[in-house]
Amino acid sequence: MTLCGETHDANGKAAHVPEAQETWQGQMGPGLLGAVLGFVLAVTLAVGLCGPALARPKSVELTAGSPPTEFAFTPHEVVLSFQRPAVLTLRNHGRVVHDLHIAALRVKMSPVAPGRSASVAFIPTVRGTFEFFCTIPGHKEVGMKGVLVVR
Ligand SMILES: [Cu+2]
Repeated sequence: MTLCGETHDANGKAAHVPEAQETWQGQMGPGLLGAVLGFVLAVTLAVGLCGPALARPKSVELTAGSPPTEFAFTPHEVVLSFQRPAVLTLRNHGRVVHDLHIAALRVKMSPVAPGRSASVAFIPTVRGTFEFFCTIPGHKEVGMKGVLVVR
């Protein structure tokens, strides 16, 4: 085993460790120490028992139709983490309807009217680089597309 205590013993510095701990507890006080221990326990439970599904969602906001180009997404590259819940929000700043489709991940947003926004939540379960685009006829062809990276 390679626990810290054994390492200290081997170096002959074990006597310093209890002193440091007592000082630390005295400064913290029992209330704060309890809070810290509770936090550590909660994190341990969340990570150990529930896994990545409990991770805080990553929110990404994209705009469509922002001047000077009606037919583009900003940003045109989005990076998400594998298995971490994601929320994509599309704000339509343009003059016509737009949407957003990630075909490879089967994520499709409803059409968004000018001046409106919509969101879609999903969990990226595949790593890789995927195309997203607007499915309104003609929009993708003139550049309304982007790249989603899941890593
Ligand atoms: Cu469009």
